[in-house]
Amino acid sequence: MKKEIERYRIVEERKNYYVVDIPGQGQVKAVLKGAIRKNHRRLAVGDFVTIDLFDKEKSEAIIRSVEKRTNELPRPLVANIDQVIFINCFIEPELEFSYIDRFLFAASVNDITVRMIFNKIDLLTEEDREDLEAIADEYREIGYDVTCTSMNLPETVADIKEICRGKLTVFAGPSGVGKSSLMSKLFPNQEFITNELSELISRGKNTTTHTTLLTFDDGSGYVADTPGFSMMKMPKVEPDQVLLHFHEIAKMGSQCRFNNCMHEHEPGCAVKEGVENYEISDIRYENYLALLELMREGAKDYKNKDLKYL
Ligand SMILES: Nc1nc2c(ncn2[C@@H]2O[C@H](COP(=O)(O)OP(=O)(O)OP(=O)(O)O)[C@@H](O)[C@H]2O)c(=O)[nH]1
Ligand SMILES: [Mg+2]
Ligand SMILES: [Zn+2]
Repeated sequence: MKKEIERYRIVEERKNYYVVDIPGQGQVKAVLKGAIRKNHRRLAVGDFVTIDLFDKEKSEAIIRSVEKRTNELPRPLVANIDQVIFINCFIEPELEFSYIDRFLFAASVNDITVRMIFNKIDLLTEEDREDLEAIADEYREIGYDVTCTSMNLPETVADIKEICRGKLTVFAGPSGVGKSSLMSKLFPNQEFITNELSELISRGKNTTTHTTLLTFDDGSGYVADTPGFSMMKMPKVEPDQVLLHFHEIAKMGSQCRFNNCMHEHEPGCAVKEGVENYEISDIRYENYLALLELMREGAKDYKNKDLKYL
């Protein structure tokens, strides 16, 4: 007996079929057939589909329709993302502000919500902790939610579970910050490959190109791990639009003398004044200027391999 059912998420791509999650009931193998197969390019984890369950016993289904994506990240391909948890460390690996601000910029351009995590706080001295808190507060003031975590703290697991509830979340960030380690705490029954930092460096860039969505036992959300330095493609943006993606600069910029102020050398610039008064972080401002320059230089720099994917 055929039974039409609601929209569900694809959680895994296999060679000949997709795995579709039916919350509370388990997972089914689903295939694309006929016209719909011709009309659709590769589906991705995160895609919403409707299915016909044609063999309930064997958990097999045919995909009837695919919903238009609200967004996607290219590498590994994940669709309909609710949020990215962007993970960094104060040390091991060392914080890199230019990377952080480029990532936040790219996410903003792609209209993807980012929450930040600073992991490995167990490695920090009291002084380091204070420095990190000050940095966390700066990003909070800009409007980002920031949590400081350690895989060794029980409250970290509870905090991240709460953040992930009911959403499709992607873990992203540099290699070695502990993405897979945190995943293994969230999903203790799954296996994850984690690596010592020295191995990561000697091994070079991780080349994994696909990912699986993991589900919590109570069906309250999906999480994808990704390999370091891979998620966000550097977008092309008109130079005069760059400031829109540095939210605190855009906000303060409304008080500049000229309403088309780019906050470089213009007189009466409220942003430059803000930097001098420590109301705007000088590091963020420098990173804004660097991105502005990059967008001006345009296509030439997209050939730069390091910048292609963050
Ligand atoms: N002290 C400490 N070490 C951690 C923590 N989280 C992860 N690590 C260690 O950091 C190393 C790298 O962790 P991974 O989980 O492999 O890092 P990753 O972000 O998944 O790295 P890629 O997969 O290469 O992108 C491992 O040796 C972990 O044991 C933490 O909170 N504290
Ligand atoms: Mg990993
Ligand atoms: Zn200005």
